[in-house]
Amino acid sequence: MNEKIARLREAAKSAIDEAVDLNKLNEARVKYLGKKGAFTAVLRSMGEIAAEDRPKVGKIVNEAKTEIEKLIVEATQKLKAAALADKVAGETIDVTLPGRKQPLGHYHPLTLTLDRIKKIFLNMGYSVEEGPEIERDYFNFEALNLPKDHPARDMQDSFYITEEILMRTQTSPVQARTMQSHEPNSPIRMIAPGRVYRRDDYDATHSPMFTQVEGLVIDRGISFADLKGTLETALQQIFAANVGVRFRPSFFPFTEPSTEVDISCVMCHGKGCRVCKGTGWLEILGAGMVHPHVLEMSGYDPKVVSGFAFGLGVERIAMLSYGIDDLRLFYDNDVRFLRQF
Ligand code: 2NL
Repeated sequence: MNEKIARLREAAKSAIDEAVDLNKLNEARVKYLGKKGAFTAVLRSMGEIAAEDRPKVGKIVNEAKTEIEKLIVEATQKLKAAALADKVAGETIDVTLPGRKQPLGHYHPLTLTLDRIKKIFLNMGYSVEEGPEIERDYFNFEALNLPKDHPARDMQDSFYITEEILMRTQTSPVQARTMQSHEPNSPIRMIAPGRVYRRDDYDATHSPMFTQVEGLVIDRGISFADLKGTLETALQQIFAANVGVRFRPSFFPFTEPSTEVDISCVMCHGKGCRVCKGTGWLEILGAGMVHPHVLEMSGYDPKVVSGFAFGLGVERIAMLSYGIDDLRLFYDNDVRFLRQF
């Protein structure tokens, strides 16, 4: 009997020694110490031993069990530590590896152009005002001296949502709203940038949506000289300090007198080329003194204050600045084009 126990004890010890993971170790524990294990069987068979030998045998079995239990606890700790060390080694971060590059986006050429224009006017003390692209007929046309039957409405046919609500055809409604939200006759110096919509073709030079910047200055004693000086200064900053600026008489329903403003051709510097169609000049914006009726309709008194206003197309300025010959490139979102700015 003693011999059998000694053999079991050695077998259990080598099973523990050989257990390569916690599963194998548990198998060994079940095999020797479990309810149906080898040592339990020995204790159960004590009846077959002479009564006087039982305490001695029981003592040997219990000593063996205690030792095996202790060895299992030690082996468990060792295996757990080894498993943790493995896990840590597997999760090591190599801080010397190169990082992953985040692709950097950049600004759209229209945004760049608009930002430049905004900055020029902000530097002259103007505020930047915004308004809705879906606008009431009243603010888009009526308040700007374009009553319902006015023929000039034909040139700005729009996308109507209802009879009274439409996609704005210009950013002037923002100016009308700003005037009406001000104390009557209080000074205004503002620009209104944004998208405008007109019924139009879509080709290299036309689009039913484009970006406009309009400006409005109202105060006591504002004259056509202020209009000229302001626009000359702005155009010299947008294009070049030596750019030629020319004013031609024109007509807009919301200004009187009205003017068309040309700059000397940025491609040929006035000699005449394909871009300026041989004239040496490029039409760049429209402007004029705010019509007295427009002032009146928004609560300003034309006997007390006067003002000038202007409107320009951002696409046209961007095309001339960067030498782009097709308007559609701005809206196609082709990265081969956009990457160049
Ligand atoms: C153009 C011409 C222009 C205005 C816009 C304006 C606004 C108010 C009162 C008077 Cl609230 N005028 N805006 C004036 C003259 C010309 O735009 O060719 N735009 C693309």
